[in-house]
Parts: sequence; structure tokens; C-alpha cells
Amino acid sequence: MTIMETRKHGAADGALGGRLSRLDGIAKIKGEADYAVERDLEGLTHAVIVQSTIASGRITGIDTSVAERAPGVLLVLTPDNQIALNSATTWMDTPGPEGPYQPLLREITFSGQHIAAVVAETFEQATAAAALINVTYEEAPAIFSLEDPKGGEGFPIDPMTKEWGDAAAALAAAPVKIEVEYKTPREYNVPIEPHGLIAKWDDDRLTVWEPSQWIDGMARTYAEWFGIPFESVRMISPYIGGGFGSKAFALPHGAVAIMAAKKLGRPVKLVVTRPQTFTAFGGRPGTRQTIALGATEDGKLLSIVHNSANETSMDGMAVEPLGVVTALMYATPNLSSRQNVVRVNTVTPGALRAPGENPSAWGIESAIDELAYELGMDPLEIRLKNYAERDNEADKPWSTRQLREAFDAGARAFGWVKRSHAPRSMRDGRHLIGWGVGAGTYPVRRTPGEALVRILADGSAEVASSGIDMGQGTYTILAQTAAETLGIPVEQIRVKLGDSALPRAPVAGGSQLANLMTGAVYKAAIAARDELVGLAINDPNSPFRDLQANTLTVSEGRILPPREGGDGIAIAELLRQVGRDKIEVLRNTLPEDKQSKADHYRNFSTIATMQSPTDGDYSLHSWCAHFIEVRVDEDFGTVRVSRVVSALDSGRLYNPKLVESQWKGGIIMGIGQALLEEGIVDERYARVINNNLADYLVPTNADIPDIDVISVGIPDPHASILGGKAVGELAIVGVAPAIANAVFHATGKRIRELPITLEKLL
Ligand code: MCN
Ligand code: MOS
Repeated sequence: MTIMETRKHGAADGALGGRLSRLDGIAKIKGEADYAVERDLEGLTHAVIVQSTIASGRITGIDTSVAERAPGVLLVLTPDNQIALNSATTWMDTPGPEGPYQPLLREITFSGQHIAAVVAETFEQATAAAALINVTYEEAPAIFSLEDPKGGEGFPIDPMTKEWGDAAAALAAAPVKIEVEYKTPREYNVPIEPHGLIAKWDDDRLTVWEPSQWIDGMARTYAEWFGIPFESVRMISPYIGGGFGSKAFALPHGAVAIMAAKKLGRPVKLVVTRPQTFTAFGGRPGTRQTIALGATEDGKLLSIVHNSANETSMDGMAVEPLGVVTALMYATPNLSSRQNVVRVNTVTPGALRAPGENPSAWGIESAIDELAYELGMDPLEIRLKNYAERDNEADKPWSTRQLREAFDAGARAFGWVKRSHAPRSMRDGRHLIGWGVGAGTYPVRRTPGEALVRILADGSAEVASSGIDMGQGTYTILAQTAAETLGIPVEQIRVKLGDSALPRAPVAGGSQLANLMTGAVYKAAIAARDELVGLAINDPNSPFRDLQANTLTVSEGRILPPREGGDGIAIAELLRQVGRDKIEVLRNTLPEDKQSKADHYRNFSTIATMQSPTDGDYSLHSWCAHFIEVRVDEDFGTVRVSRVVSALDSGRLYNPKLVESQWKGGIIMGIGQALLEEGIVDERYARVINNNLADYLVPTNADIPDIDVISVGIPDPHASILGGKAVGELAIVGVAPAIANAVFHATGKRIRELPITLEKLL
């Protein structure tokens, strides 16, 4: 896609802060966007994965003889003939598990574990042959989920402990207290584009076409698994059909495809089926948390005691940090938050939009509402009364916290003053009406990246980075940043992303890529612009030689002299006159002590360089408040969300149109989480039975009302180079509790276990 092909925009509309439409949108609508696994390579073969049908035990035999003789079959991979791979370092840059890495195992720890793969000339042949593999097992008892008493209390994760004051004593002494338990089920990312890849070897060089949120991180893992240098792996991922956290890491099926390509000496394509995506990687784990709040009679918090647990797999460790929002949102003199992890027979859980913050807010934002009703207080008033003026956990001031403004703006736009307090007091015919509020937050994370800016002979410019765009808007905001900084119209900026041959970028996860990469592009573009101006004043062939640098400006693709000096010359013309075919600048945002060349790629392909939100003098976070109306049908128990007004603080917005779309997307996912989404586990077989998009329900247009989003942010110079804060994951946080609070207001029933399905209301 070139920017020339997209709709024309005036520069004022296109520069940073303008409401430019997504530059990748047209190609996607026309079907011209080339998604990674759509390549048709010469000699391409097709692999199909076979998964375990038991949840616990071991394979006693795999008979592949019939499958091997089936038409078109080229290779059957099993635990017995796979290549032993190296263990890869973790994303934190610590050593991986001991021993070789094997993507196919005889030991079974969850239902749906990869146990074999068939590669054939066609996808149909591979699918047919995969059904002919005969596997026998020795089955052992399985722990089906967090609900299974066999799983017990699990074991503590000490780094998750947060403690100040004496929470237990303060709770015991508090005049008003509540203690309640909240749960969330397994939830899945279900991006429309399923996971898959094409792997191709050329001698010892590997090319992988694969949708990825983190090209550099995944390329490093592939390089380590197969014992080749990082530079020998090329990952290509120009467009991604959604990820929501699930496409950031190399996964076992990737190892299988690359291994098969190596064994066969032919390119291999492997795309997991929709049901297989439910166990090829994990979604959000099931969680439970108990929250005890102690308060004064007039609603001042005295203590929070929080105990939580999430499920993880038998052999992997996934911690869904359930205390993150609990400790941040409200001022309390005493707090204790602890977390356990329980091993169950499941695939290792992964990251799903706002891992931690999302279920954490579900707990505290429900509990504070319950406390409000216990006290007979307005749910908004109790939140303002306990407003945290600083980060009590880190003991630092907020950089910016426009949450009070969010409550004010949201309440005003929603008409909160017209709410009557008592449950079941608002009604419209058969519908009980409920109004609920819920707040949310997401931290500002910072991992370095680098970007290349190139001004070309024709006066246009290129931006290049191995960062990615999965729909959130990276192509567009990087073009806007370069346009504004270089003084070149946005139509003349071409952004190249999604290729590991380009300069290094951090993970598009943790809602950080926009702030980091606009910063890197800004630095590179400033330097490129300075070099251009330098040529203009120093080159003997320049019409501006001997002028002062700070008297020249670049605008609309022209270098302009001081006001009285005429209309200047086009960049292309200057480059021609001074005999240059381009200006090229690479800049990164690494701190000085990390600039070392030796491990250049490592600086960007792990998150070891990531700064926490409290690294520095301030505590950096985005904030939001959701005001939601529900209509509950009294006879059927059906809940419909009929109105959403959310006010959000993400600092400075680089492109308000795209931010609004990100926020609305998050709110829609929050509605799905509140009312629909649930991995249903069949306890007998310890497997998720609704492993497809017909039975795993996500919202459709008919489930979503008009959503009103209001920006209350102000530029935050501590958060990022250009003043923005986290956007992508923020808005899902706090939606589910706002809906549950609205459902309570409508019906008088407190639902403490998501999703809020009709049988829970009857
Ligand atoms: N933006 C802006 N001004 C800012 C910050 C962001 O205009 N100050 C806009 C930009 O359009 C930017 C977008 O918001 O591209 C998201 O920015 P950011 O919050 O930095 O998030 P990332 O670019 O790191 O994207 C990852 C984030 C995450 S972690 C998940 S999960 C998620 C999300 O983005 N998955 C998504 N949004 C998604 N959107 C789509 N369409 N698909 C997914 O899978
Ligand atoms: Mo987002 S869950 O951090 O990729």
C-alpha cells in the first residue's frame, strides 16, 4: 500500500493530532492487503496439527502407518521423530527451561495438546491423513479448572504481594465492612484471523510469514530454537487480522511448521483450525478473588484485604496480576493483596487485552459499588470520596491523573444526577432500567525501539520499522508524526512495517507501541530535517548558503527562507541542486548505557529494557470512567446494554479518530466479557467444549448501542516523548463491573461471576 493510493487529505487534517482515516483501511476493504499466510510459494506444502483427546496421562502408542500411506502425504511428525530444539530464553531475557525444547510431547497435561502433525501436498490431503493417525493413551485423573476442588488453593506468587499498614487489624476494627468473592471464567482472544505461518528454509536462512505482534521477539525465539543467528531469520508480517495479546510469542505449532520445512526441504504452511486455536495458545485464565473492604460510617475506606488466584497449566507459569487495580484506584491507609496460582490441566494461559487490570478492576469496581449500597451512598460519590491523590503503593505522585475530570465529564454527559438510588426504582414497561459506573486504569510501559526516516530524491519520505499494525493504527500515526516533523504532506510519507529486515521495534503489547514508535520516528525525523536544513545552508550549490539554520523552515515539502525571502524551494529541488539522492537517519530511544552494538538486537527483542510505570519520579497511568445503562427484561432475565458514556484520559491523542475507535473496541470487548464470553469446561473430560465462534459468543452489532467516548486527557511529558499515554487496552478495563453494577441497580441482584447470563438473573 502506498499513501498516494489513499484518500487525499489536507496537511492540517493529516498531521499529528488530525483525524486521518487509517492508511491501511482502503487496501483491507478492497481485499488487497497481503496477510502473511496468503502467500502462494512454489512447492508449498500443507501441515495439519493433531491434538490430544485426553487431558492428563501419556501416549502409549502412535500408529502412523496408515496415515503415511495416504495420498499426498510427505511427512508425519510425532514425538519420536521430531528434531530436538534448543531451549529459548524467555521474553525477560532469562534462560529458558533446561533440556531440549520439544513442541510435540508424549506426556499429556491438557486436552488439545499438540501430539503430531501431517504434511501433505494439499491441505485436504493433510487433513484426511491426520484423521488416520491412531493414538493410544494411558489416562490419569485431570483437574478440570479453578472450580475443581482437586486444584486446591494453589501456591503463592510472592512478587504479587502488596502490603501497607495493618490491613487485617484495620478491617476487624472498621465500623462498616463487606467481604465478597468475584470470579471470571476462561476467556479467549478469538481474533478473526486464526494463528498460522509459512516457513521456508534457504540453506541455513529461515523466512517466516506469520501474523505477529512482536516480530523481533518471535524471530529471536525461532533463531534460538533452531540454533541460527538472529540475522538469519526474516519474519514478515505486513498486516495482522487482530491479536489482542495472542500473537506476541512464538508458539509450539510454529516450531512444528519450521521443523517440518527443514526436514522436507520445502516450504510448509500451517494454520491451526478455529477449534485448535483454543488450545494452541491460552487466553485469559479463570480467576477468583475475595475482597474485604472496611470503611467509616461516612464512606472513607479504612482497609482493603484482597486474596486472589488464577489458574495456570501443569508445566507453565501464567500469572494474571489480580491486585494491580485494587492497590491503585482508591486511597486506603491499610492494604493487603495476595495472589495464588493453581495448577490445572489446561494450556498455559496467555495475555488477553489488559491482562491483570481487567479482572482486577472487575473485583474492586464491583466491591466499591457494594460498599456504596451498604452505606446508602451514591456509587459515584464513594469513588470521589476515596479518590487517590497519589500512588500510595509506589509512594509517588501521578504524572497526570484526569480521573476526577473523567467522572465529572462522564456523569454530566450521561445525566447521572437523574439517577434514583434504590435498586429496581427505574423502569420502562417490562424493562428494569439500571445505571452503573465503573472506573479503569492501564499503566504506561516503556520499551525502547528504533526507526529509520528517509527523505527521498522526489521530496517524499519513508519511515521504516519492524513494528506492526494489527488494526490499531501504527501505519497512520507514524506517517502523521513524520509529516508534521519533516514538514512534508502526509500523502507523501510511506510507512513500511512488519518486516524483521527493518529497524528494531518492541512488542505491540502493553499498549506502548504508539508512544514508543512515534518517539523514535520523531527523533529520527528531527535529525533528518536538521540534516536537510544543514545542506541548505552549507552546500555551495544551495540557494540558501550562509543563512542561519534557525531562519529556515520546512513546510508543505518546501524549504522556506525568512518571511521576506520568497517562497523557497521544494525539497526535491534542493536535493537535486546539492547532488544528494536521499537523506537517511536511524534513531533509537535506548538509554545511553544500552547503546552497545554487540547485543543490538537483544536490546529490542526482549523486554529486559522495559521501564515500569513507576520507574522515575512519577507514577504513569491512563485512566477511565464508564457510565452504562442496561435494560433487563424482567420475565426473561435478558440484559441489553442500551447506553454507554465513557470519559478517558490517555494523555495527548496523536489521532483522535483512531483513539476513539480503539476505545470503542475495548468497550465492545468489555460488553462481550460482561454478558457473553465464557469458555465452558466439560468437567468429565477437562476440555473447553464451546471451542468455535458459533458457541463462544462475542458481541455482534445488534448487541452494541451507540457508544459515546470523551477525551479528558492532557499531554503528559513524563509518559512519552510526544505526551501520549496508553490507549489500546485502557477502555476494556472497568466495563464489566460498570455493567454488573447497572444490573444490580436494575434488578437488586448482585452477579459476582461473569458472564451475566440470564439464568443467573431468574
Ligand atoms: N494512539 C494515539 N495517541 C496516543 C496513543 C495511541 O492516537 N497517544 C492510537 C494510535 O492509533 C495507536 C493506537 O491508538 O496505533 C494504539 O496505541 P497503543 O495504546 O500504544 O497500543 P499498541 O499500538 O501497543 O497496540 C497494542 C494494543 C494491545 S496491547 C492490544 S491487546 C490490542 C490493542 O492494541 N489489540 C488490538 N488494540 C487492538 N486493535 C485491533 N484492531 N486489534 C487488536 O488485536
Ligand atoms: Mo495486549 S494483551 O498487551 O497484546
